[in-house]
Amino acid sequence: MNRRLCIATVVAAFATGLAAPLAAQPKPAAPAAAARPAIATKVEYVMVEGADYAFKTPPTVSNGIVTFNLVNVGADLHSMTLLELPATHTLREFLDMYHTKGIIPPWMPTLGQTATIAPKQETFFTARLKPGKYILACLIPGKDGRAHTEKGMVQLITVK
Ligand SMILES: [Cu+2]
Repeated sequence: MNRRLCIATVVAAFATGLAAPLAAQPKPAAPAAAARPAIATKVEYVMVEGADYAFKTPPTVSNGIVTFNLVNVGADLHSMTLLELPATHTLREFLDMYHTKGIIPPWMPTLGQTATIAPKQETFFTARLKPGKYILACLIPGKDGRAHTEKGMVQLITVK
């Protein structure tokens, strides 16, 4: 009886001894995974209606990967350019420079733009957005020489 108990104890000690070095060994993928930044896998869907001449979209969007779905509900051609508005600048400053000089201000990063789409068409644009202010703008020049932004096709959004 006593001897049996003793054998069981030895077996348990041996198993524990074996398990400990295995558990202590680093997993090959662990160091690389720990060095990478956290990756968001959730994608926020944002519907953007492009009318003649305004964007209709939620004013606030969550930070991370965002897919904008531009749907042309107007009768003219439209597109959507996504611009970052630095905290030190305003929408008015962007519009003034774009309408007087025809350029996007150098202090304003452009994140990209959709294709130009005809009425009843849709297009998509995806970007990873950090919290801040952004501007959606249709940079298409109108047939009458006035930019679509001059007619009101510009929208400020907040990414939280
Ligand atoms: Cu437009």
